[in-house]
Amino acid sequence: MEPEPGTRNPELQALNHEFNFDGLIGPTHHYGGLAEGNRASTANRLKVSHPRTAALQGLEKMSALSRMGVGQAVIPPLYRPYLPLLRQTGFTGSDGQIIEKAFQYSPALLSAAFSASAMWAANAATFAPSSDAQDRRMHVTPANLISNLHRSLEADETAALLRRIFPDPGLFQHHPPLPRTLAFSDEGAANHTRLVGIAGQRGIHLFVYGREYFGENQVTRYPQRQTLEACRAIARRHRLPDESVIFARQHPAAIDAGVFHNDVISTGHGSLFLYHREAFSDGTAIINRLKQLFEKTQDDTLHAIEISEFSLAEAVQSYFFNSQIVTLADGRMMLVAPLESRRNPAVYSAIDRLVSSSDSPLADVIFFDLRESMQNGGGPACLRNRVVLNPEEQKAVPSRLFFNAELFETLNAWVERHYRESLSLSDFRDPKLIAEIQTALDELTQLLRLGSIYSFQRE
Ligand code: SUG
Repeated sequence: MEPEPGTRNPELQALNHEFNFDGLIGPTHHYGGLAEGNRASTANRLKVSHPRTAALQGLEKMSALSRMGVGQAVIPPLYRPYLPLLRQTGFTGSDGQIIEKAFQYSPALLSAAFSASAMWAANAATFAPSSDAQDRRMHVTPANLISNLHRSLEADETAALLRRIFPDPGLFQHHPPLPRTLAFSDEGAANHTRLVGIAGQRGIHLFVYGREYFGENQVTRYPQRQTLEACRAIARRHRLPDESVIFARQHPAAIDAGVFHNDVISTGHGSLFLYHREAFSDGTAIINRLKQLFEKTQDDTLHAIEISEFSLAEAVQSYFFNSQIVTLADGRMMLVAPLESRRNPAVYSAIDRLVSSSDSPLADVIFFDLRESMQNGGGPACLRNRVVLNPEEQKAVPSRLFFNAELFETLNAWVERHYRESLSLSDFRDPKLIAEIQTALDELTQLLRLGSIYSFQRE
């Protein structure tokens, strides 16, 4: 018999554990310059990329976190190229012919079809842990990502993949992506932060949006990707009680400085929330409300720390706020930061203050070289989505996806065997490339024991 939602053992909630599910960087990683308002993406347009280095950099982060005792799992890449995009938009002929024609007439469209953008798992979906939902089930909404063509292609395949990773319908409630229209433009967990006290009960959910579809908006130069309507719809679907939800608007100045997702300007975990002075419109009210709500519901104090030592431009250039905050096995908190943050003196001194001050629970910092992903605007936090699981839910996830030293070795060797050292747009015309990718991904599904998850495996 299927368990009735809401009747499962409440003691399990106390054993909640946060896992970082990182996107494994796919073999077509390249720089298409596809994301307007994302400074790194447009600045590096058509630069030569290094897929092998990119994937190894991502694996190194996963391995280091797992060695530190942080819950870590891996999400396989989506299969690219997505050739239906080229066929749907009028290119005809064999696969090789449509790729060649797209290269001649619409290189950006070809780049979109080959984009490895699913690597940024923070945008894959928004999750609510079962401890927080009124029906005591975990909820997940895959992001529709309609703000960018190449990213909108991810939603359906991501939804199917998430069903494969979280398969038990008694435990996991999968919602379809929100309606694919401007009103419900959704970019996933990059605009969502869960804060929770030491007792680890029902968390507080901060949803951040750039635009109100049914409301007034200030004009910005760059796109406002997330709507308030999308945030509200997710909170409703995920059965989050009103008293544990806050909606905050991104500061328009932040969007125009290149803050295309909120995880580029604030970050939180547990009882720690770090935010830039100009992260939110009406920031003081938001922070006060967050503190009040936290104190009321968590039996704990929120450490909400404003960062004002450096400008919005430096926040975007250093990607400091795209650091992950993790709790180590011994209970200390650690900042997992991009190398770019160490190189900026003002940012580095802010980090130094955070790890040495008694006001901040951060005990240490570790820097990672994620340059290949960073050049597309994807730092440490972009590459992962956090999923809070109790032991019963954990058991329902295919065990092979959880990281350990052996899996690290296996995936490293797999990347070394199959990935190209470098790629530029004209390499997509190479007829050998698609076969190479299919061989690699077919082998990956065997290594991860996932069965046939890719369209080419079912043809
Ligand atoms: O959506 N870049 C991604 C980066 C996503 C970062 N994620 C978070 N902040 N959580 C984006 O802008 C660039 C692809 C290209 O230009 O080839 C891109 O899609």
